Amino acid sequence: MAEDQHGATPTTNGYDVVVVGAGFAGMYLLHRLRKLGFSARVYETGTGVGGTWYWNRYPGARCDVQSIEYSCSFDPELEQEWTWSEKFATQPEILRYANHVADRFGLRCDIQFSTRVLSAAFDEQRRRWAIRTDRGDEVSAQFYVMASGCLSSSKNPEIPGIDTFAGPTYHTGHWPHEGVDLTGKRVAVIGTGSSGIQSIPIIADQAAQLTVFQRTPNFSVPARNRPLEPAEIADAKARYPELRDFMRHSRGGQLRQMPDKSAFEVAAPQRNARYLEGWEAGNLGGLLGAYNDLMTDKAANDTVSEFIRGKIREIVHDPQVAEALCPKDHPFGTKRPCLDTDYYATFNRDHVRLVDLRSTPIATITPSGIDTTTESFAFDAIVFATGFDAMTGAIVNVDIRGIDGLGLKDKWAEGARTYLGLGVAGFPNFFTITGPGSPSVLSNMMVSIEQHVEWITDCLDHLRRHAVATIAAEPHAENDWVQHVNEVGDLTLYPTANSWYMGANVPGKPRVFLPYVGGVGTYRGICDEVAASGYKGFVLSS
Ligand code: FAD
Ligand code: N01
Repeated sequence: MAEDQHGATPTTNGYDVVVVGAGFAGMYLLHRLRKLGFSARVYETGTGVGGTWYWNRYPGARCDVQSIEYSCSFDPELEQEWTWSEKFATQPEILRYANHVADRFGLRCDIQFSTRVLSAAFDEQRRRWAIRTDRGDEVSAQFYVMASGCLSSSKNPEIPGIDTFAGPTYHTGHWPHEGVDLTGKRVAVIGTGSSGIQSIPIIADQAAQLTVFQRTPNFSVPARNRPLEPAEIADAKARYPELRDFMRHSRGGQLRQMPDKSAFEVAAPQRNARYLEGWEAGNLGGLLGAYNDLMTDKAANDTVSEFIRGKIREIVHDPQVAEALCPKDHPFGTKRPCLDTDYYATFNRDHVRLVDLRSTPIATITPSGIDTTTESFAFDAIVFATGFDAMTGAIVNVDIRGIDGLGLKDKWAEGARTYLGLGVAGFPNFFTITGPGSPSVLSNMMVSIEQHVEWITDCLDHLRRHAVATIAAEPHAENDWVQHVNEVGDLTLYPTANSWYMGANVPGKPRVFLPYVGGVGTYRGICDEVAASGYKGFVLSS
């Protein structure tokens, strides 16, 4: 696999656009910008493209939106020439795909790898951004775009003694490229979100002893992954335009019909039969999309949550372990649910143990292992599956300064504020891709990335054609949008959970519901209307 080592020679040039990040968002943005004749430079910390799929190489990493849906739609030839092998592609396959996209469109020459952007400041006199990197680059650009990822700023747990452990520690979001052999080892995994739930069954296959430290049990549904049949690949390839069109105007950016019934419109036996179908379906939509009030009515949600708890109790032999694995502190779906292969059954294996941190919290990490309030454990390796500073982390890690030197981090001290998740008042010619206030992580991200890239590049083209030098979100438009995002969020059960959607996993992060829950189709309509009206809510200055 191609890995690039650009970045040795610092650049001092000016560009039309500087982009941070070479995941799928940064790559597609670069492709569109070049097609429109803009000069662009992408900076990427990693040594290769792929973003999420470059960093998250832990055992079992794969997508949980079906591969055929979780792929680029912008080029019909790319769609036809790439063939996915499994219903849910593995991380190595998705990374190969990302590299194929980079090669096919000749993107690498405009991406500077091994380079972290440190700061970006808007120069009001010149009406340009001044960008600095950790390799000594000092470049200027008319436009500055953060395509830096919603789940790219990984987070170690705040546990005393974390640096004292004598053996190796690994974070799922920064997994070593050469792989890790845990064969015969005593391994601890801390965290039971999607990364933990995907990796735990595979680590259990290797380890001599596996101890899983769980703070909050999560809902998980069997993935029922399998190779794709030639006939279904042929069908998708024949119908891609129609399928993509459906996804773009859907709620979650996937090939999922929206339910038209409430959970209480049917009797309990019929409802449970529907949930069983959803459980068997091998996707999250089967249960999340069973009834139209599961995410808005706690009583309705209780019916599906209890169905899943029943399944956990059926699978896990030890009733005490089963009970500890049953999520009871949040409604199904309000923390990102997981798709797994044999996750719950892994706890039936003799060498796998669950430690419930709600009853015996971790006191400290020690040189030899982990001490809880009641027991000392010895380990050869510790895996942190402890997640990310989601949606805002990678953005505020860069010192971004707008009008009057205002820092974005300071502006967002009480919670992220954007207009449409695309622009920020006080920060002219600055855009975020899948930023807070957009459907983003609540959707098939490929669909949301493409929508943002196309909206931003159409906007830049419009500005150029009308000789506009700056575009800036208006404070009142930003206020109205933030209010709308909160109002729509408050109609749902999402704010009731301590999730990363709410910033709750990062101590001190303001508790704000970050994504827009209105749905990708509705949101696309709003963004299109804003563009058609001559960018209502933005000030355009020549
Ligand atoms: P990323 O892929 O995160 O790329 C951002 C890049 O920016 C990174 O490479 C990072 O190194 C770089 N960067 C950040 N800051 C800087 C800086 N200051 N300087 C230079 N470079 C910087 N979504 C789905 O829709 N379906 C799925 O099935 C799915 N599965 C996932 C599985 C995992 C394990 C994870 C972690 C996420 C998953 N996601 C999924 C979400 C996933 O993040 C998106 O689908 C998508 O890959 C994001 O692409 P991106 O280009 O926006 O960001
Ligand atoms: O991270 P998470 P993730 N002590 O934040 C626990 C996407 N993704 O990397 O819930 C003990 O979900 C924490 O506990 P709690 C997907 O969008 C997709 O797993 O905070 N435990 C939690 O259990 C996903 O949602 C796939 O109480 C601590 C876990 O660590 C997102 O990325 C695969 C702790 C973190 O879970 C993030 O997933 C992987 C502490 N101090 C990721 N701190 C697919 O399948 C944290 N935890 C597509």
